[in-house]
Amino acid sequence: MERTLVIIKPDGVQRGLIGEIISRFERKGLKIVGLKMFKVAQKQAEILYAVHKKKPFYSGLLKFITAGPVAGLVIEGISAVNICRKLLGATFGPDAEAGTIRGDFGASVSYNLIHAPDTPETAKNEINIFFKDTDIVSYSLDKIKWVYHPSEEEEMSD
Ligand code: IDP
Ligand code: MG
Repeated sequence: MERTLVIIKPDGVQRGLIGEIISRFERKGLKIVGLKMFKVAQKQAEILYAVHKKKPFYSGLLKFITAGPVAGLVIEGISAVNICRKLLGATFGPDAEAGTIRGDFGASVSYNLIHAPDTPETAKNEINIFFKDTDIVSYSLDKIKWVYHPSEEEEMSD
């Protein structure tokens, strides 16, 4: 089953949007298998955003993501990576479609509330930055049988 990482950034925590944001993933039918609050360490931030190292906004981005506590989630589901990115919306608040998290709550291009990786491979690497295997729980969620048709079961056990 595909897993992804979601980080509710310091602005999302400070604006009191943790519950609102988490509920969107729950209501979509995704399964939360990891959940914790922490501060992103400088080193972790550098790894997470290594791809943006040359960008003009890089140092500001590092300051932002390390500025206060975040809420981190590991989320599981068929196509979890893609679904989560869609729930986030476009990167910049002003461009993000209404109905998405960034579209409903974000007005800034940098303070955009939430992070999630855009490929399953990146997702694996990013989960490893913040979660140990023992931080992730394996359990069955009763509602799942009403989220997926039985014909999707094979995909679910991947
Ligand atoms: P993503 O978060 O939607 O994947 P990326 O392009 O990977 O977007 O950028 C990572 C983060 O860097 C964004 O979420 C945002 O916080 C910040 N960022 C991206 N582009 C800009 C910019 O042009 N100005 C300021 N901050 C930016
Ligand atoms: Mg990105």
